Amino acid sequence: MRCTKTLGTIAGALLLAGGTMLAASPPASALAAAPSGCPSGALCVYSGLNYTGSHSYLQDCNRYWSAFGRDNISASWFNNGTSGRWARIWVDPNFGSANWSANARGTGDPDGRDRVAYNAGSSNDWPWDPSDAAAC
Ligand SMILES: [Ca+2]
Repeated sequence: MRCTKTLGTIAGALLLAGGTMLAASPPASALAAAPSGCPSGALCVYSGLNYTGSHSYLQDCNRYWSAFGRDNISASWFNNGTSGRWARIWVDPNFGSANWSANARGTGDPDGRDRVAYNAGSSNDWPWDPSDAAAC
């Protein structure tokens, strides 16, 4: 009896460990899934919340979002970059002020309303650190 009970406890512990492993199977460093259509290497910016509405897929630094109709149209965004750099959205054209929002590679902001770049983005760059000087 006692031996059976011990085995049962061990089996339960193994199941618990297995369940814990399953719950933790995505590594802590796993990148979030990019929004549908957001290409690898791009900062994807959307007019609507939750990566909806019109979009711009920005591969490089862009000093004037007005050049492609994106000026101040930024409700949500995602950094699907491949370089490991941050995607930084500046409130002013040509990286012209100290106001920006930045996201690490593989992260996004489906609801930018609490970010300074919400419907205010006017240029973007790709710094190694968000506090770096303009990186282009
Ligand atoms: Ca702006």
